[in-house]
Amino acid sequence: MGYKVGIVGATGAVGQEFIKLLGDRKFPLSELKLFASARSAGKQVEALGQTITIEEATETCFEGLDFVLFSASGTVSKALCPAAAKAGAVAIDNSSAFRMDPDVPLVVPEINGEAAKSHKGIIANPNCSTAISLMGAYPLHKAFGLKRMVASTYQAVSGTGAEAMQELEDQLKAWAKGEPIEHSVYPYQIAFNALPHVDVFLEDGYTKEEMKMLNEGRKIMSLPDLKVSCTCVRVPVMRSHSISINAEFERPVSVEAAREAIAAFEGVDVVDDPANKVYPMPLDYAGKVNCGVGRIRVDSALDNGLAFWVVGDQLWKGAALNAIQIAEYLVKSK
Ligand code: A2P
Ligand code: 11C
Repeated sequence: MGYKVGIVGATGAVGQEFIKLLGDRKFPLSELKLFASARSAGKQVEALGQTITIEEATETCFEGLDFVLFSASGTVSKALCPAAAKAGAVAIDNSSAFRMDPDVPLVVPEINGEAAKSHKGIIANPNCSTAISLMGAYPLHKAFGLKRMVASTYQAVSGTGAEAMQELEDQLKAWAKGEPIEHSVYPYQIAFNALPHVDVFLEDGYTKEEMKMLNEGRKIMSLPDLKVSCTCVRVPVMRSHSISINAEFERPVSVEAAREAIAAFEGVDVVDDPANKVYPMPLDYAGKVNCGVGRIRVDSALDNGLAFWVVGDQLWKGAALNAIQIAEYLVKSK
């Protein structure tokens, strides 16, 4: 059986990966519809061997679709996910609009896939840094019982979107030519820099992005009392996020048992042989399905603590891949 799938934000950085991954993973498609803003409506694009005309996403465009994958900003999701659900589709939303809604499951299939089954038409895809971090933290939670964690992110520009990826490339080219370096997407130059600022600042000094690690982490892992402190940093990396995590557990830990727990978990690789300079890096994880965990060591500042480093493709496990895995999970459980 084939499914009719729509993509809202099809011209964007994540939208393009949706198209690629539906093809690569041989998702059982019977029809693909591509939606974007009025600016793109009418443009013809080649997708999965067909020429498809991009349509403007509107409240009435979802009739007959089985799944609609959204990645076109929280405002667009807020306005249109309910319309997709009302039309009978399952809306899988990449934005933060519905993640904390108690009626909307927030899903990483390897961790809480079951939750997807209780959807009422909308399923939320987690924040990218959170999803990638949990691919390392959750197997360790299963092994030792997670109590608290401190996370510092090194986030790729793909998280901001296609314009930011272009801005980094333009700045590097301008630097190589000795031309002035301009910026418009970020408040400062991103090439050769690190910005301790992802998403907007809140009154307590954290950013919204930093709070997602706490709030979404609690919901996905069903750990309502988990303590998390997070610092999010944008770095001049194109498309993989890396996260340094220090985590404290209920039970005694060992590096060997931690490696075993991660190796046994689906969707994540142990890449951890420091003596031979083996650790996961963002360049190696661009375009990879699995996330990688390395630098696993007993934390010297915590009781029952581990320090580790997780890397994953922001556009894939952090966005498009996880959303498609949710659709695949639902298809399999039908
Ligand atoms: P468009 O190309 O027509 O502007 P990114 O995250 O890479 O910046 O991409 C954002 C995606 O969201 C693009 O596909 C963009 O389409 C789409 N988009 C932006 N505004 C709207 C809107 N009002 N309705 C539907 N899609 C939108
Ligand atoms: C970033 N994580 O890298 C963001 C992008 O809540 O999913 C996605 C924001 C979100 O900028």
